[in-house]
Amino acid sequence: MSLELVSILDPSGKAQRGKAPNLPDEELRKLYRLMVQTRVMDDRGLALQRQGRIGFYLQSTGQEASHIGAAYALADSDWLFPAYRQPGILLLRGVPFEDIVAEWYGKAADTSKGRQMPVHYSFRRANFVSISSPIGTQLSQAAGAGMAARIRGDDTVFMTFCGDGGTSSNDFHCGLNFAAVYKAPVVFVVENNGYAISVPSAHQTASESMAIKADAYGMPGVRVDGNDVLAVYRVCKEAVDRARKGDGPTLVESVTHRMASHSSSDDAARYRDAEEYEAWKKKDPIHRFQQHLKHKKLWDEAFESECWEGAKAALGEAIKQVEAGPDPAPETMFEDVYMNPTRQLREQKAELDDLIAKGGTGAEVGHFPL
Ligand SMILES: Cc1ncc(C[n+]2csc(CCOP(=O)(O)OP(=O)(O)O)c2C)c(N)n1
Repeated sequence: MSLELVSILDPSGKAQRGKAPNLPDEELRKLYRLMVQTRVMDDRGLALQRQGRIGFYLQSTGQEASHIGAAYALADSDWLFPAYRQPGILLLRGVPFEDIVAEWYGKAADTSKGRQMPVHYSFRRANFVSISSPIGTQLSQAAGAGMAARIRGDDTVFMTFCGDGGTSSNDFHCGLNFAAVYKAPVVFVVENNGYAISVPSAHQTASESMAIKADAYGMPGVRVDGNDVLAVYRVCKEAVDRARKGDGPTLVESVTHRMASHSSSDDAARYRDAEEYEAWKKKDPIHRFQQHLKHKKLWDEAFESECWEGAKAALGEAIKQVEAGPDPAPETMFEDVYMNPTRQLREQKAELDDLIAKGGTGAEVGHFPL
């Protein structure tokens, strides 16, 4: 196994000779546009939370190349079992801003009907499995789905993500062990972004890297520069091809940095040195890829403005539309789980019906304390 950090783009955005994947110009521009759209969404999402318009937000700033590059290696028919810091994959899979924003607001148009925390997306039509709050559980879900596909004999590949903190979860062991033993077609992507809330990754493990853990499970492990979209794509494409051929899972450690705080409920300035932040800011994955496009003469001001301003305008429009849309009717909270509701649920529903009959909206029952 190789523990060197795989990279293609140097800090100035130049590709090392012979290493860049052979992608058409339009695809390179598409990757850039997706990273910019993701950043725009993140900036606006946090602002909406600060304005009190949504309850919670969680940014992926600095990790755009890491998750978009990884998921770009999949076929549309492949499946994703994400953590909560990969929103760019939704854009890659064609989910419109309106549908993403409806989830932030928990509106009637939200695919989860407002039952999940903001940014805990679930998009069946994008093969994007509902984000699990308990850390790491998606890893064993992906292993199980991969084992099922192998038994069925289809060639679907499953990609799942966790953070450096996620490698300390029980499900990391369970997921990697089962996937390796049963040669499940799974790509495990660990986005090592330096922190698990306030715990630095150096305190997370005594291993010399996250990728080296693959060796013990009997699968290949690769470390890649997570701020280099082309390198992440290339490494993940090899892993996806391996999985599809029936050669089993791969562990990819994508080395990146969480530029924002953990979430809108956190303040990273309380535990992260300013110098560390500044050093990573210079490695911004969007800036680096922009430099690459400039070297390849694929970038100009008009394209730049189309990416940023186009995304801001489309997102602004989506927010307007979503804010004007209806909330889920309160009684919908009792739907979709039991065919025959339990006695307790019937009693709670009667209580809610009573409140609504008296002119309440259901909100009196209380808000989830975020
Ligand atoms: C089982 C479990 N324990 C604790 C938490 C609280 N928690 C939420 S996010 C988080 C940190 C996760 O860090 P990491 O896996 O590195 O991902 P990152 O947030 O850096 O992307 C923790 C401890 C949880 N959601 N689930």
